[in-house]
Amino acid sequence: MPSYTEDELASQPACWRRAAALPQSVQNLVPHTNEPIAVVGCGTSWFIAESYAHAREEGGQGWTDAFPASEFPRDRQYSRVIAISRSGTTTEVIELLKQLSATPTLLITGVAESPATEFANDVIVLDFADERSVVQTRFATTTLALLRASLGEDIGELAAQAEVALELPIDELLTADQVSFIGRGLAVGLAREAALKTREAAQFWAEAYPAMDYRHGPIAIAQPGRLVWSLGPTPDGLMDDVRLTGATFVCHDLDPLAELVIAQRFAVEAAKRRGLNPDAPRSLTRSVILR
Ligand code: F1P
Repeated sequence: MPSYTEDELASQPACWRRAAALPQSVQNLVPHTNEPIAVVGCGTSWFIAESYAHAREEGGQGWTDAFPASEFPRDRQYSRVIAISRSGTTTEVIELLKQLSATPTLLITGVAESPATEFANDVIVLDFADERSVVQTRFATTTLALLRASLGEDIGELAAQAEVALELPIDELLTADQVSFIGRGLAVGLAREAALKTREAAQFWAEAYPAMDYRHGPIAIAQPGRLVWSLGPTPDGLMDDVRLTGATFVCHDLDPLAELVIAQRFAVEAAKRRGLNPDAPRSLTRSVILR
């Protein structure tokens, strides 16, 4: 029987389409152009924040910072802060929202009336993308699809690419003993998420770097039997530099968000091959609630 994680990751194209089709009143809650904003979250939600921050600035929508909720710089002023939390129970997110009472906030969550909703000015509930699995797949990517839709991106095309990503063969990749994910721009956060997924689901050694920084040290890890996996376009010459190490260079010419879907599949399959249940990741819970 497939795990919850497998079912949920397979439903991503449908979830992304649904997010893009949410009513205008929901889309309007996403900050407008030229507002300086910050986006926060923990774990996966932070990496989604990071990816959106790049996409919003690249899209000319204005200054956008991303922070783990625990590291928000208290003295900075933003027009608005977006908090991302699937569970709406993560302690650092709730504490930050409480402290930001003078700043307009938007919470994007999977759970209506979760504790964090009490402390946010506006709330977008993506309950159709909520998950039974501890490791996040579709809530995170659906949040990013919604946010990228607000930048005018064609989510139908992204969803079509995700459908391709769900079918591509990955067997040959699964013999590797280590993977480094790399990317540029909005793919930096997604590379970090791909590596987190692989560590969370499979206890597999995975790292992530901005692609141009990869030659500045991390390439020393590359060797035969290891992967360097590019999400999105690769800087000139980097593929050749990686191949010289004997490592396998991986890329599929897809949008980085669709490429993340392949990495999620890799993480789940790697877990199964190690005899692990991807629905029961070691030492993890659905959210971190500090007491
Ligand atoms: C955030 C999160 C997850 C992570 C782990 C603990 O949860 O850090 O990304 O995989 O299970 O919780 P949330 O605030 O988005 O609910």
